[in-house]
Amino acid sequence: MIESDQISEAPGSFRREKISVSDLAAFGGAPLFSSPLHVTRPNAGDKERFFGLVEESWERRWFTNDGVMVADLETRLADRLGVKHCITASSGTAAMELAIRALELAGSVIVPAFTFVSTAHMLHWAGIRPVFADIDPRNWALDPESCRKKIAPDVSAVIATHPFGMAADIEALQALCDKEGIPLLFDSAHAFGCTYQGKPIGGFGRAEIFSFHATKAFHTFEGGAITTNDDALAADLRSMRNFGFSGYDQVERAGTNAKMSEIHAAMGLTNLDAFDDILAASARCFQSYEQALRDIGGITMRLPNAADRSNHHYVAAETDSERLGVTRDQLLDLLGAEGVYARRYFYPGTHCSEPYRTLFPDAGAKLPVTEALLNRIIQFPAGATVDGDDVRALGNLLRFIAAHAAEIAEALAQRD
Ligand code: T4K
Repeated sequence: MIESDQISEAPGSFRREKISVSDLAAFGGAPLFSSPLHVTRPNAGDKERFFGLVEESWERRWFTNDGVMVADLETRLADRLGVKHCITASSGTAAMELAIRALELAGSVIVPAFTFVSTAHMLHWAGIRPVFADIDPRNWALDPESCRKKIAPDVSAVIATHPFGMAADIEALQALCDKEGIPLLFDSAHAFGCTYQGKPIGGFGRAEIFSFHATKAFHTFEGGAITTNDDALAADLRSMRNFGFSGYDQVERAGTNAKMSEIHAAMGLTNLDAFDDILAASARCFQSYEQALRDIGGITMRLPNAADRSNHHYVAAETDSERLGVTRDQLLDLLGAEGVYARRYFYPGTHCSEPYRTLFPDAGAKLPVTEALLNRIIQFPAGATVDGDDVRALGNLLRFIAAHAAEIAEALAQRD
């Protein structure tokens, strides 16, 4: 009889247990997954609901520019996040640019290097110097103490990230920014549905910036938003995302086109209706990983702070190549061959990406925690679209790799 953890069939996927090292796909064996497992495969709510909303927009012949669905989405998002204003935008990056320009930031701004490159890019494009501070090993977010050391007369703001939904030390960062009299912003791209001290991420700092890219827990295909309790800032942002218009033919300031369209809002409304189910499915997947990775030496799964609620959209782990017996990058290659497209976000770090690598060649030397993490981190396919059987099969594969690491490392050396 065949045990379910030896061979299992799911729609489009076929899994075969590895008996010997030559069974690994990297050495010519059949891949474990015939349909690839991606990190952050997009969530999608009810298809009928989405097409129903699209049809309504079609009949209205109103596709963008303050459409009713964008307005509805903004109201519902603000309610859900417990914040006064939600201003949607065409992407998280566009939302960040709007916030930077609306607050008239200048000089330099403190940011983590352990984040997506878009924040530094938007600062650089606005003529502002990103200053990279180190992260706290406990939550991988901006370390308030490292931040404090970077304070200088020309620092006009701090922009912290909640990486993989783990809240930054908001209280300490806010205290620092209050003392310096500068705004605190959050890149909350990963943190929709997460909380800090019992309150939803979205209402902290001067403003929080979300990405609603298809790979995020909640998304609108492409899109983003700024959430804030500041009425004047909200009004500025609304005008600036629409060329600076304040009426039909009045332009009050410089602006851009960062508007969200109705079809994007339709996807947002659809996903918002399904979001509690998405959270529950993501939590189930996360729990499966906790079981599957529990006893694998050299792979330590990052668990969220028990006091906060996570959206469980990401499963990130630290690898220890000494204990595991293969390097993180060898592991990525072995998994890729099996159809498991794990990633190493945010490798190599913003400070090691252009133009920052050339502009600030010594930045890494002052970021020891960031550098160490970038060389160890791995993200596994996770979230509501990944089922428990797949996670268990992946766990068995990782256990097999760990148990045969010496032989695998030798075979890799011979192959390369
Ligand atoms: N701040 C942070 C912390 C961020 O992570 C991001 C974006 C931003 C700010 C900026 O927000 P946006 O301006 O993007 O709204 C992806 C996303 O494109 C990017 O949005 C995201 N972060 C970043 C971390 O990841 P890539 O180049 O790695 O994407 P890609 O195409 O390799 O896709 C990632 C995985 O998702 C793959 O395994 C394939 C899978 N996938 C992707 C898409 C788009 C699908 O299965 N279906 C899909 O439709 O950047």
